[in-house]
Amino acid sequence: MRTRKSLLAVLGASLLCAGTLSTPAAAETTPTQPESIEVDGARQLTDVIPAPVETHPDEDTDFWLSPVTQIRTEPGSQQAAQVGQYLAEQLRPATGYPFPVNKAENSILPAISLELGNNIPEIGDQGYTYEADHQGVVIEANTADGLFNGVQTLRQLLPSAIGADSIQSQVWTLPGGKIVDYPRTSYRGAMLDLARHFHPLKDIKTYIDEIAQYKINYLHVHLTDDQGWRIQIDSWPKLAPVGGGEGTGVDGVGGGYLTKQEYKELVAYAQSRHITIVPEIDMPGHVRAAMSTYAKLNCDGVAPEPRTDIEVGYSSLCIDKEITYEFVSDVIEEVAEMTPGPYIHIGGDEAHSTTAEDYRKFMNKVVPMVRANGKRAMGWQEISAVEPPESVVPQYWDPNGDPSDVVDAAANANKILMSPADRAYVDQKYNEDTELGLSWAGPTTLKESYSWDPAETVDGIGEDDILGVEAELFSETLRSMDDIEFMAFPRLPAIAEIGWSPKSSHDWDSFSSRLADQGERWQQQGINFYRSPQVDW
Ligand code: TNX
Repeated sequence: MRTRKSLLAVLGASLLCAGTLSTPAAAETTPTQPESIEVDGARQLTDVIPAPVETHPDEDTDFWLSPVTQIRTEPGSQQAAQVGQYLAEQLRPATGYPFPVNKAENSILPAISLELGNNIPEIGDQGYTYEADHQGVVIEANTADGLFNGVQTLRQLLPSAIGADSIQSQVWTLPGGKIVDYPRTSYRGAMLDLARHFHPLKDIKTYIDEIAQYKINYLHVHLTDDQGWRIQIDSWPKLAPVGGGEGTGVDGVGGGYLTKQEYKELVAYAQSRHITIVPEIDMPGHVRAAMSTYAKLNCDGVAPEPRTDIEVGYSSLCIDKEITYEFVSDVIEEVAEMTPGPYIHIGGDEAHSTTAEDYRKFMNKVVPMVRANGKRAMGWQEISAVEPPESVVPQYWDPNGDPSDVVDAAANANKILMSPADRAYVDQKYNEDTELGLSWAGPTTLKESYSWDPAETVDGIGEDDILGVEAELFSETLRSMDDIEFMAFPRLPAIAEIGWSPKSSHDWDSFSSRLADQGERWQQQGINFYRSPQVDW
């Protein structure tokens, strides 16, 4: 953060250059009433999480938002225009400025421009450049994803009051200079468990908005487990209303499921935030909700009682029954049909009630079903035991398990998703006294969530083997949005930085001081977060 010297004078000059300035809001920003204006909220180019790759500050070329600032986007690109509209929606409430998007007649006014198509190889398909001077800000990218990432950086470069939902009296400085930024890994995910406690669509959308700020680009939804089945499947119509009915949350609290219509709405909302949904149907274990709903899925044809405790490893699909594969095929087909993203996660973890031989038999039938529906399978690390084809992504999670099968998968060219439970499981308690959360892999402090490297976690799994990182939020103890936020913030931004920023920029002192600034933003945005004593908030 820094204070400005002659900012008001420069601001006045920049407004004058712009031409037409007699709106009441413009009058508020003239030097006649400086005491009512917050002038010292300006940020530096480096005040961003995840840390950008390159920053070249120039304090003499700051840009100030004003009532006449325009948003312009790449002509002919509807996707760029959508990012422009999104940006305008983010900036309007706190500034009170109109931010018209693509008003041709205003082409001489200062602007934030979102440009595509200049083909900058260095930044790839998710990176962007940011350049500010007195006339405006230009964000350039090769894709709309890149523009969206640049917009998240721009939001963080504004004073934290930009997150308020009512007009704030404030000078809205965007720091001058240039940023060149692109991710270390292409997949930066968050996983939300809807099975242990169901979280309704509105909360999932809120979470999407929150994680998008940190350039998370995949949301993995854990849709099924022993306790509940949370997605409508037409060919097995009782699965969701019965297997996901009232009382199917842990300890019998809550319940619910996403209808297909809601799932489609979720996918579309995530897309509007440049996030891809990865649906998980966990099998052949973690299936009690399905088995207690349909007796015919059980080897003995008898439906067991539903269970809402948090034991794991006691359920298994019946590997030798033909109906099992009709069931799995129907479910995968329907889930694939409503999922535009490339992945379907098929679980495969903790199948302690399935023999190794049966597990192999099962996965060797199911992985090709995913492929036949045009998708790639993801699976928890146990799936590596079946030597899956290269298209399958094993997800490393268990620091207590033997990683040799995952190492072999990496050697066989499978890309690995990294979520070591003692670092990236943001459902673990922060310390022994944290009321929420589990502790089998923790407790996990913020600093521990930040202090790891995905290419150094497992011997034999290096930089080139990694697809990316994911922050996991299993919800055995999490019932509300407040609970979700309290566990994810501030640890999720730590995982996001590990996945995005170059290894060379990894620095706890820098991260924790940048995080303090994020804390102000979370307050403005109404995000419930844990005030870790490791940060000087
Ligand atoms: C293990 S992590 C699980 C989940 C539980 C989690 C927390 C993983 C792949 N499986 O079923 O929710 O521990 O208890």
